[in-house]
Amino acid sequence: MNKKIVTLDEFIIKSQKGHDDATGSLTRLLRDIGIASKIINREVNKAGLVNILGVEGSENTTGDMVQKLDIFANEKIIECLSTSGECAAIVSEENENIVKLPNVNGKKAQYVLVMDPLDGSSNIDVNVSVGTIFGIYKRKSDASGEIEIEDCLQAGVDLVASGYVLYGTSTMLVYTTGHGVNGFTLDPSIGEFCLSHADMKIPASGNYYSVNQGYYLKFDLEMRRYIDHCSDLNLRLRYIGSMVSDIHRILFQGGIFLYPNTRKYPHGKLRLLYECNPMSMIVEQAGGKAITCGLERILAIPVTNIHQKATIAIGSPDMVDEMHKFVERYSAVNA
Ligand code: P6P
Repeated sequence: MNKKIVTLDEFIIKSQKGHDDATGSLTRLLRDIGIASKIINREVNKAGLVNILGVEGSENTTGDMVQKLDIFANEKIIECLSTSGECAAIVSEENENIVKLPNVNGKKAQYVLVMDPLDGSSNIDVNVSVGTIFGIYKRKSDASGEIEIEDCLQAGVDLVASGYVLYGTSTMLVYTTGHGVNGFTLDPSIGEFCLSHADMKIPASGNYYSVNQGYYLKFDLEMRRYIDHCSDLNLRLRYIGSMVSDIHRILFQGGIFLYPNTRKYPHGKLRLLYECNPMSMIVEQAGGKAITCGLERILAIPVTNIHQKATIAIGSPDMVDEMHKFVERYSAVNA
């Protein structure tokens, strides 16, 4: 007998019932994100046809300018979240400053969204998977007043929810509200995200490590020794160059993803607020770990700038622990 389909909307509403203080605001916000993801998915899936429909920057058949997909994704999410009035502001990789959303019907918006609307977007041109990363904070300032910078500069431990959408061979939305991780696969025949991976748990260890080997000689000694160790163990190197895709594989099959500091990126390349923190909340909620290459827990790092960078080692707990030991051992040698 076919298993009952549980849609994302049903799941979110059912999950809300478990929280007495739930007012439905977070539910509506999560559903808005689901809607935006479906719209982005439609455009990402036909990206390969752009050359038929008109290259980016040109005019399409209706005379509109064909947009770069990451700009399109950014604007679509802002548009979708501006309708329900649940979100007071958005911090986006695509916007230098905080995007304040208009008040809707006098509603006191409780939440702030942080996001990378289309991470790894350069992969689109070669038909490699990309993703949307998002995190949700409850604002600290009074909801009847203007949004304040402190509402956006919150550590990852204060995240209320986080998730990602992977536009791959299928489109998946994976999210957590701090009570475990659940994965939903988009069924295009009904246009719904359907529960496909309930209560996801990352394997304690795995056979994959994910790092840009091209930077090997630019990593610190301790990171080179750990990467050598992964190679000595005959682990498989898998690196797509799309953070969501690389970490998604590790969440399912076990492994470790590393983006250490280099001379070009002395503080790392990935952004703390809207890349590292949301992915770290998900991995920790699935039983994994996420630390900087300086061995700090990612979620505990104070956020002082909305585009702040961080190094990251994230994945299976036993592998992150082993990397931790290597860094301790060899950085002592380095000191
Ligand atoms: P590199 C994509 O541009 C991105 O922001 C992440 O998705 C990805 O993990 C990383 O950068 C890849 O960076 O330097 O290895 O090309």
